[in-house]
Amino acid sequence: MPEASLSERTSTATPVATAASEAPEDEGSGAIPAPASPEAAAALLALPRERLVETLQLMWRIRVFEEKVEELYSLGRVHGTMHLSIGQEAVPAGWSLVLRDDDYLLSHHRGHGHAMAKGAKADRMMAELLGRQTGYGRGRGGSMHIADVSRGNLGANGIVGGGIPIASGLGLAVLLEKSSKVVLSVFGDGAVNQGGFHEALNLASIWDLPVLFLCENNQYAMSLPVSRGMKVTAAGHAAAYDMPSRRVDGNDVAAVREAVAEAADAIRGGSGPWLVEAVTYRYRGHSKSDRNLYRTREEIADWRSHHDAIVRFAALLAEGGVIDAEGSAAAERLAREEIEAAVAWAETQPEPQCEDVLEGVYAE
Ligand SMILES: Cc1ncc(C[n+]2csc(CCOP(=O)(O)OP(=O)(O)O)c2C)c(N)n1
Ligand SMILES: [Mg+2]
Repeated sequence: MPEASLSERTSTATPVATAASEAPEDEGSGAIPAPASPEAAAALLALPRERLVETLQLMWRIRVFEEKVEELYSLGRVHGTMHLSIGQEAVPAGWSLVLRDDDYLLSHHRGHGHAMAKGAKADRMMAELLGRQTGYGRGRGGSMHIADVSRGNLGANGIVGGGIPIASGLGLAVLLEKSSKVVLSVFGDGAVNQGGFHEALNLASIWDLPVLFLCENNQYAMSLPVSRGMKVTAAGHAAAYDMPSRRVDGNDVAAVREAVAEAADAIRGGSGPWLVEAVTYRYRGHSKSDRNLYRTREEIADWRSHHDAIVRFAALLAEGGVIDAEGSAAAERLAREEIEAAVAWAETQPEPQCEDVLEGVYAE
C-alpha cells in the first residue's frame, strides 16, 4: 500500500482519533504508560496525611480556578485568551510533593496549575486574570504570564518551548552558586519539535546542569495529535543527549511523584539533567478559539470516565485509609469556597491607571 501523502497524514479536517482505550499500543507517542507500581503508591501513602489532603485540595483548586475563569471569560470579564489544563492536574500535584520552595519553575502557556503548585495564591492569580493592579503581573500579563519570583516561579511563557533554554541558563547559575536547587522546566509535547528544546538539552547534558525537563504530553499540540507530529517523543530524545528519562502515566499522582522524586534526588546529588514525560490529556480545547474538530467526543468522554486524575487520586487516598467520602467532598467544597472568595476579592481590586503604565517595564 503506498505511503499516505504528507498532506493526508497531517490533515486535521476530520476527527481522526479513536477512543483512548482503543488507541493502538504501537502508536507509541500517545500510548498511556502503566499506572504507578504498588511500591510507588505505598511510598505516596506513607507521606503525612495533611500533605496528601493538601494535594487533593490543590488538584481541586486548579480545576475549579480554571472552570471559574472559563466562566468569567464567557461573560466577557476576562480578556485575551487562555489555555486550560483541566484534566492534567496530576502532573503539578505529583511534582508539588517533591519540589522545595527554593527550587525554580519555568512554566508554559498552560500554566495556571503549575503556578498554584509552586505556591501562587488563587486570589492574586484571579486579580491578574481580571486585569487588576494587585495581580501577579500588576494586571498587565494575564493568564499566560503568571510569575512569582518570591516562590521560585520565574513565569510562564507564550512562546512554545521558550522556557526550556531559560531553564538551562538558570541551571548554569545554580551550578555556579553551588546550591542544590533543582530547575523544573515544564513544557508540552509540541515544544519537543522546537530547536530550542534540543539546544537546551544538549547544553544541560554536556555541562551536567541541575535541570529536570518535564514534558506534559497531553496528546495534542493545538489540533495536531502527537502520533502525527513526531515518531519520537520527549523521553526518546533524552537518550540522544545521554540523559536518564522516565515516561509515566501523567494522570497518576503516585507515578508522577515517584519519577520526579527519583530525578530530583539524583539531580541534587550531582547527576546532571533528567527528563520525565508525563502522558496526560486536556479535556478542554487548546484555547478559547478551539472548536475541538480534530478529536471525537467519545475520546474526551473516555478520558473523563476512565482516567480522571482527581477521581483516581481520591480513590487511592480512600483505599489507603487517608480520607473517607466526606473528606473527599470537603476537599472540593473548600476549593470552591476559596475560588469564590478569590473572585470576590479580585473584583474589589483597583485597575491599573494610565499614570503607572510604565511601572514594571524597566528595572529600577
Ligand atoms: C514559537 C511558537 N510557535 C507557535 C505558537 C502557537 N502555539 C501556541 S500553543 C501551541 C501548541 C503547543 O502544544 P504543546 O507544546 O503540546 O502544549 P499544549 O498546548 O498541548 O499544552 C502553538 C503551536 C507559539 N505560541 N509559539
Ligand atoms: Mg500538547
